[in-house]
Amino acid sequence: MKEKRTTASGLEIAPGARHFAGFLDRAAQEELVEALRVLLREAPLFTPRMPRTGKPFSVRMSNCGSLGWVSDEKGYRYQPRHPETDALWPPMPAIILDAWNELAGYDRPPEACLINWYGTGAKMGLHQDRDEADFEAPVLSLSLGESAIFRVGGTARGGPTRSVKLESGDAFVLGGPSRLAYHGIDRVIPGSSTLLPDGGRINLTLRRVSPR
Ligand code: MD3
Ligand code: FE
Repeated sequence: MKEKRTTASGLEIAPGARHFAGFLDRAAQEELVEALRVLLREAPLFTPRMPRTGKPFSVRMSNCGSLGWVSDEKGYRYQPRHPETDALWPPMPAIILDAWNELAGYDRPPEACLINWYGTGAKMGLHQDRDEADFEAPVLSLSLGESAIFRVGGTARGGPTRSVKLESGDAFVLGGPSRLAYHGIDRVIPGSSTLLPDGGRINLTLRRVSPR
C-alpha cells in the first residue's frame, strides 16, 4: 500500500489510519508515566477474561475517564466502575486530553481511556473494536515503553495485513474507513526502551462510546 504524508510527523498507512511517530517527547512520556502510576494506585490493573470461556487475557488493563472497557464471562462492555474495587474510574490526566484535542479532529471529548499493560510475552490477537455506539469518532492510541509489532488489516477477517512498529511516544489515530479495521499486537520487543524501569509496554486507547 502507498504511504501518504499528512503532517510533519503523521504518516497515513491506510485510509484514516495515521501514525505520528515520536508524538510525545521523552519529558512528556515521563510525565505521563508518573500520572499513570498515581492513577493505577486508585484503579489497579486487573486481568480481563474472555466472554463465555473465562480464559484470562495476557494483557492486564485498567481505565480512566467516565467509562471503562471490561471483559469477563458475561461479555465485553463499557461501565463507569472498576470491576474489582467498584470505584468510579479516575479522571483522565490532562496530557491525555491534550493529545485527543490535538490529533482526533472530533468535536467531543473522549469518554474512555483504556490502559493496556503488556508484560513479558503478552500479545493481543487480531480483532475489531466494535463495542462503541459511535463509529464516527476515531480511536486514538498512545504507546509507552517497549516497542510493539502492531498488525493492521482491512475490515474483513482474513484479508491482507501490514505490520507497523509502535515505539514509545508514538500516537496512532484510527478513523474513517480504518475505524473498523482488524488489528492486534503480535509481540513486544524486550529491552527496546528505557522508559519503564521494569520493562513492559503501556498502550492507552482513547474513545467515544455513547451514540451522538
Ligand atoms: C485499529 N490495543 O485496546 S492500539 C485495543 O497496542 C487495542 O494495546 C492495541 O487494540 C494496543 O483494542 C492497539 C492501536 C489501535 C487501537 C484501536 C483501533 C488500533 C486500532 C481501532 C480500530 C483499528
Ligand atoms: Fe483494539
